[in-house]
Amino acid sequence: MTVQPEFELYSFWRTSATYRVRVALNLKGLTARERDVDLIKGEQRDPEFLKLSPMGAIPALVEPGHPAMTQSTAILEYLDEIAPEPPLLPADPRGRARVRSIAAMLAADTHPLITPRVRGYLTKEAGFDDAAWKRWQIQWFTTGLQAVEARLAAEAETGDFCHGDRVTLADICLASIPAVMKIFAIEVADIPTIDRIMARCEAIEAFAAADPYRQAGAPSR
Ligand SMILES: N[C@@H](CCC(=O)N[C@@H](CS)C(=O)NCC(=O)O)C(=O)O
Repeated sequence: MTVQPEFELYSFWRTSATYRVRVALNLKGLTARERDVDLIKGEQRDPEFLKLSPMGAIPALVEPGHPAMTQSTAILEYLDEIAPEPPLLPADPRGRARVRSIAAMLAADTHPLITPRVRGYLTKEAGFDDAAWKRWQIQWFTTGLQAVEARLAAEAETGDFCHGDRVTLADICLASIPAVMKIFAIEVADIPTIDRIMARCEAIEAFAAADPYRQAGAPSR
């Protein structure tokens, strides 16, 4: 790829899924003009935005002349194909399946349970108060991270990162969970392999620059 497409990224400072895209863009040396969708104000439900992303979810990556691309993992794989260096997937089919599997445990089975639309339903329709919502968040963050920890600790393919000694899509999806847990002041104990890998990721500027608190619109800590 010689000239990168003119990307617009519909985003919000504190979102886990957009964090993943920011990390991938940073790793690839790509840029995107960010357009704020304020999830606290509910702008994801605006009719104009729903035309771009009918799920009412960010990120959405827009290139001139094409429909918006949604789903962070699909966007990550797209970026990896148009800008192959550094690769976000291993070269072998079994390795790629393992990385995608770990990524899905986090991006598909963990993160969606704690999104604003789920919170909205549970608090408006299912009688959840703030304490019940907090217990829900802790339950699903803990379930997801402990399951990933069990795999990472047991499987020989784990290295400095989730798969070997290079950053992959699995590390990006993994880092996207603690990145938002700190916003909700939630911690999960007894995940030493994840803690070790997260320390490696945080030392990489592409990850550090994607931190929610370094984004436009973020409150100061
Ligand atoms: N599976 C989607 C999840 C997208 C998603 O749920 N994004 C959240 C922010 S992290 C969102 O926009 N939520 C809006 C809502 O739940 O109302 C992805 O990975 O892109």
